[in-house]
Amino acid sequence: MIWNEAKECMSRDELSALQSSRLVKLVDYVYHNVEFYRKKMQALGLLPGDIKNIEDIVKLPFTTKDDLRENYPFGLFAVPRSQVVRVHASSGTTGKATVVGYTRRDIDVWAECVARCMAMAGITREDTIQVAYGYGLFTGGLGAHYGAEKIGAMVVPMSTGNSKKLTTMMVDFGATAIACTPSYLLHLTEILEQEGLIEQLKLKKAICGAEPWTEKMHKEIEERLHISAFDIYGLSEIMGPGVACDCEFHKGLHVCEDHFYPEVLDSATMKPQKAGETGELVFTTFTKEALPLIRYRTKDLTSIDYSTCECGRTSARISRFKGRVDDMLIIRGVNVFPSQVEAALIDVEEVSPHYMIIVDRVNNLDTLEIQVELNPKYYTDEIRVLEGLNKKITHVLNQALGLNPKVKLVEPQTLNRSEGKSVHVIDKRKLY
Ligand code: DLL
Repeated sequence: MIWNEAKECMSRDELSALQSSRLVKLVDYVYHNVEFYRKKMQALGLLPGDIKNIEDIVKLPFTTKDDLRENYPFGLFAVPRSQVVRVHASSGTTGKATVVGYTRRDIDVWAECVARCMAMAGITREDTIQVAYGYGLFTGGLGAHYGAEKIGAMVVPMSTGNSKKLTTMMVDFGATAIACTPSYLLHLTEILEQEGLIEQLKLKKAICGAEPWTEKMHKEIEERLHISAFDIYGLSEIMGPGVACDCEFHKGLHVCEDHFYPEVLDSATMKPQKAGETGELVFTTFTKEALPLIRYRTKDLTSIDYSTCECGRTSARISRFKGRVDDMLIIRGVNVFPSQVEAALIDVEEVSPHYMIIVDRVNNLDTLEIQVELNPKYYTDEIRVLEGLNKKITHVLNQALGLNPKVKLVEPQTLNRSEGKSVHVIDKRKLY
C-alpha cells in the first residue's frame, strides 16, 4: 500500500485548494493560541481574516531559529503541556537547544509522512529495516522507527554506537534496508568490506538523510553495497525526517505538501525564486498542533520543481541540497561549500571521500588546509609518489573551488568517522 496516495497524486489545483483552506485554519489557530504570532501579526496590522488563500502567505511574517531559542523551551507551543506527548531537541553548535513538541496527532501525522517516504523508496512489510539514526532527543531514530512500523516492516532499533554489532546483525537478521546518515553508511560499508561481508548481505535499500550528500556519494554508496539509496529530508523544527524524500526516479525530493508548504526564496531579498533557481527553503506547517510554524527559515539551499514526476506524483520536488546558507565558508572572498570538496575528491581514485577542511587566519589572510585520507589500496610511504599525488589533488581542488588550498594527505582511517551528522569543517577564525 502506498500511504495516502490520493494526496500525493491530486491535481495541483486540488492541492492548492486544500493548502488554502489549511492555511486559513492555521493562521486563525496560531493567532488565538500563540502569543508570539499574535504579536507579530498585530505589528504588521494583520488579522486572521486577511489571509484568505495560499497566495496570501507572503503577507505573513517569518520565523527563525533565534525565535525558537528566545522562547526556549516551550514558549511557542500552541497547546497546554498536558497535550504534549513527546519532545525532541536539536543541539545546535551554539546557544540553547531548539526544543520541539508533538501532540498525539502530530506523532501520527509524522509517522504517516515517514511511512510515505519509505513507501516511495519501496519499503514494504516484507522488509527488515535497521534504524541506525541516533535514538533520543535527535528526531532521526524515533522518526524513522515509527514510520517504518506504520508500514509494517520489521524494525531493528539499532541506534548508533556499535558499528561492529550492527554489521554482524545486518547479516544475521538478513536486513533488507537501513536508515542512517550517508556518512555513517559509508563508514559501515568500510567495515563490511574489511570483514568480507558484502556478499552475504541481503540489503537492498538505504534511506539516508540528516546531512547533505552529493550525487556522487549517492552513487558510490549504491555501487559499493549493490543497493538503491534514497534521500530523506527533514528538520526537527518542522517535524523531523519525512518532510520530503526522493522516489525511484531520483529526480528531486517529493515534499509532503499537504502538511508542509515549501517556498524557495532569495535569502537576501526574501522574494520568491523562479522554479529551478536556488534559494533558501522556507516551510509553513499546515497541520501541526503542538508547534505550528509559519514561514520557518530553514537556511537550507535548494530549488523547486512543480512538474509531475515520472512516478506520477504531483507533489513539488526540491532538489538535492546544495548546503546551508550558514555552511558557506567565505575564504578570501570566495564562497566555498564543503559539498564542492566532496564532489571533487570522489573523482580521485587514490583517496577516500573522507576529508576535513581547516580554515584559519594568519597575518590577516585566510588560509585553507584540506586534509584528505588516502585510499588503503593506494597507500604508500614513497615520498615521490605522495608528492605527485598531492600535486594532483591540489590541482583538482583548485579547479573545483577557485582557491589554492594546502593539501595534507593522511593515512587511511585517521580522520574522525561520525555516527550521526558528519563534521567536515573546523573554522578557527571563529575562535578569535
Ligand atoms: O536531521 C532530521 C532528519 C533525520 C532528517 C533523519 C533526515 C533523516 P535536524 O537535526 O533538526 O533534523 O537537522 C536538520 O539537517 O535543516 C538540513 O540542513 C540537514 N538535512 C536533513 N536532511 C537532509 C538531507 C534532522 N536529506 C538539518 N540532505 C536540515 C541535506 C539534510 N541536508
